[in-house]
Amino acid sequence: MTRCYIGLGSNLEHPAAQLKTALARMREIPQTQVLRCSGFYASAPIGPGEQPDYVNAVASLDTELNAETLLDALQAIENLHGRERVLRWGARTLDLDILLYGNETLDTARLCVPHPRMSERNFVLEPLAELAPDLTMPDGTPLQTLLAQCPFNRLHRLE
Ligand code: PH2
Ligand code: MG
Ligand code: MG
Repeated sequence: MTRCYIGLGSNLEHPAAQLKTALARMREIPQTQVLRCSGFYASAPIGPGEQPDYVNAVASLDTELNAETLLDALQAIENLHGRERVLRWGARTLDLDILLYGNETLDTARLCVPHPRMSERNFVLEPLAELAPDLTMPDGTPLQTLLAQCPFNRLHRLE
């Protein structure tokens, strides 16, 4: 059983509703228990051009699936939400990122874990800290150290 943290994000087509439906679908992933979800946070978009604000959250889960099989399941959910992969960091209906997979460090063609940019993103670190304030990264860095160094990016908790 591996404890994982998943980042959820959306900035198109009723973002909060996208996240709620995505969570319901994540509860259907085999050999996996969704444990908790953070509050929902509104955050300024990081990415090209004019984009709507995002809604972001983090969920914790325990899984027997290996990381790539979990990724398959999450990408299948993204596809159910009409996710189109057109532009890097472009607007999206749903993004589900594996932030942490246990204490593992993975670097394959499909998957980099910990998520490579999570340390600079308060829309990931704040909701993650809600679920696991005492967490340490696989390289030993405390989450609280990353949070203290993270740029502020117009984040506020919605619910
Ligand atoms: N995701 C991105 C790019 N930019 N900006 C915010 N505020 N929230 C996100 O989830 C996000 C982003 C790529 O996945
Ligand atoms: Mg992402
Ligand atoms: Mg993604």
